[in-house]
Amino acid sequence: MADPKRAEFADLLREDRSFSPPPEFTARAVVRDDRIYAEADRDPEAFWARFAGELEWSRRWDTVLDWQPPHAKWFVGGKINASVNCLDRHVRGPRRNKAALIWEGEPGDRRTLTYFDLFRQVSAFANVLTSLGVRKGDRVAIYLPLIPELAISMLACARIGAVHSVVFGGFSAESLRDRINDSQCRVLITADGGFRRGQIVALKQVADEALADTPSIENVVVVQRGHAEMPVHIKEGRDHWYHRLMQDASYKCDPEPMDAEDMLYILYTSGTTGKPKGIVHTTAGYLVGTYATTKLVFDLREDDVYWCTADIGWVTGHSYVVYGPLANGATVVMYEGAPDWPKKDRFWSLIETYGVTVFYTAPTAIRAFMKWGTEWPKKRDLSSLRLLGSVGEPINPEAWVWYYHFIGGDRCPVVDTWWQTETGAIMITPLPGVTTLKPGSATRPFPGIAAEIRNERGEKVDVGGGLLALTRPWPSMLRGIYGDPERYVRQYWNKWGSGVYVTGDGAKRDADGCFWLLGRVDDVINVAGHRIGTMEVESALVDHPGVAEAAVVGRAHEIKGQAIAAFVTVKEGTHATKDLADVLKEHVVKKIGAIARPDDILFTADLPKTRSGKIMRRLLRDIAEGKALGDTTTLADPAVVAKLKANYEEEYG
Ligand code: 7RM
Repeated sequence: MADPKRAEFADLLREDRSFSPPPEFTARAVVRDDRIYAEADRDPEAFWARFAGELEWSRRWDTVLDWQPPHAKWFVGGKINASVNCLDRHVRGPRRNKAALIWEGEPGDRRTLTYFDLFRQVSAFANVLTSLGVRKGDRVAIYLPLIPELAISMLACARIGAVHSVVFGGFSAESLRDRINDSQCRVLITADGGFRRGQIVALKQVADEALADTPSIENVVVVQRGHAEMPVHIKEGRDHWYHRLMQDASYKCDPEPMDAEDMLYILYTSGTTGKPKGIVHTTAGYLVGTYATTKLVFDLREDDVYWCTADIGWVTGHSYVVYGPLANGATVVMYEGAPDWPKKDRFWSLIETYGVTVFYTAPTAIRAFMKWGTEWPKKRDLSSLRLLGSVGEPINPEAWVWYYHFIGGDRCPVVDTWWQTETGAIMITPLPGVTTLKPGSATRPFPGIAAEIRNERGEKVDVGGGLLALTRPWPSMLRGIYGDPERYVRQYWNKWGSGVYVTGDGAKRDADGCFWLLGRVDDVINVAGHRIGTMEVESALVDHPGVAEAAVVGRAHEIKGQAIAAFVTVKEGTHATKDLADVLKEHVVKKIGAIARPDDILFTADLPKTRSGKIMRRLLRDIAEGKALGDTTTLADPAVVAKLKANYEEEYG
């Protein structure tokens, strides 16, 4: 394993308390005993088919699974529409006037959409898309703030069989452009702007920059937040206001019966190369996976008020703000802005105001709350909460226990859920009514999921550390990388034979069969729960004319989990100044987006390389983390690294 992070794991083990489910929780839980694991293991296909049977199909499937490793087809022969399952199904019954979305904008504006409201808006916008020439299979890019129109746009695409590609609103014009071009989107849906920490994010302006170089885009739909400070240029013939198009759109729109394996969406995620991959998810399996996991992991009841704080621009928002909870007919809270705006109790105030019962957030947020102090949550009534969740990165036991005590009042189970963009749905997680919780461990694979620890040679490790692998197909698994079928095989399935999915994460399994996730073992880093490829940041840096070479690593960071450290050599004639470091940071922001801004930049005359010329990132990581240097014997010139370490300590130590 490239980076076993053993020291961190020793920390995890120091917290040895465990928490069994409160009997009163179990008594009312969706899953009350652990026979479900054995049942799912005996016949995984029957297990998933049980959940598929709870959804609405326009044609039932013939075969649950067709598995030609590494290519899976689920619910073969079935016809189904995701928007029907998120909307029509509920509108026909007692959920018709139930709140589907309770949305709050950062400035404090509010909107509540019932299932019937959402159904009408989605259908109307689906008709709008059709009127703009969008047809089944066409790709539609969505670049919006966290507003209801984001969910409406996704479901409208799903209704007519268009493939959505949501691009997080924090990405730069270039990132947006590359994603649009990679999948040849015909339409872009954006907004005049959004709000973040009181600032206006002028999305349409950024989009305009991208649109200068996106020949496949024929039409742009612009949602109006209607703020005077959001300047909008409307290009006649290409750009249309959302509200104008919606004015006379009919809300009767027959849903497209989609083949189970028709594409539902593409979502770009960072990998080990400089270019993000378009992860492809298909309709039926994804819906079954998100539906089943939302129901069981979040233990949904009819009267829950469910809030997942993720932006919909990430997979967590796709699966656990939109598809999973809406397929379950839940009431979903959406909040546009930052947790510390206008004050550091915004999240707790939202929980109090809307009576949130199930709350799902990320460790990086929890660690920030810890730093801000307990007076903020203590000022608010959090007694409505009954279940807490965590996702995005390993949660350290201290943060887990803080969350459990100060937010959950020692009453709410904490589900630490491990999964990826590629897995589509939660893979390793407690079931809150049955699993004994261990702070820092995501505990066990979800029923029907087969996870193993393997060593480099591919041998199963029962107790101990290694690489996390998934050894059986699952309905919401990715079906490919858009436009690159070969990379799909090579990236995920080629390490030990084609039936085993390689996650890219290191993990340990303890004697009770619990999994402890340790972080990525490849060139992907996790900054505040966001996946960033070190190669992406390196390409952005060397794109600057003054940079000769760059090496980027993640270093441990108290709040963000990891921070970005860049080692840069400049070209002859360029001066390695503090100003240049600032310029380079801005350059990365411009190329990728603010989430990729390097925290440290260290200029150096040389980078440590092996004799074959490979940059030794392991050593750079040790330097950035202030650790003693490991083995340097394979280096071409060991003096380089000693000097670098001294310089780094002088600058950032
Ligand atoms: C859902 C999501 C995936 C990567 C994954 C891990 C890390 C996510 C956990 C976690 C430890 C967790 N999708 N990760 N959840 N690590 N415990 N509960 O985050 O595609 O953006 O990132 O995130 O390294 O491989 S993602």
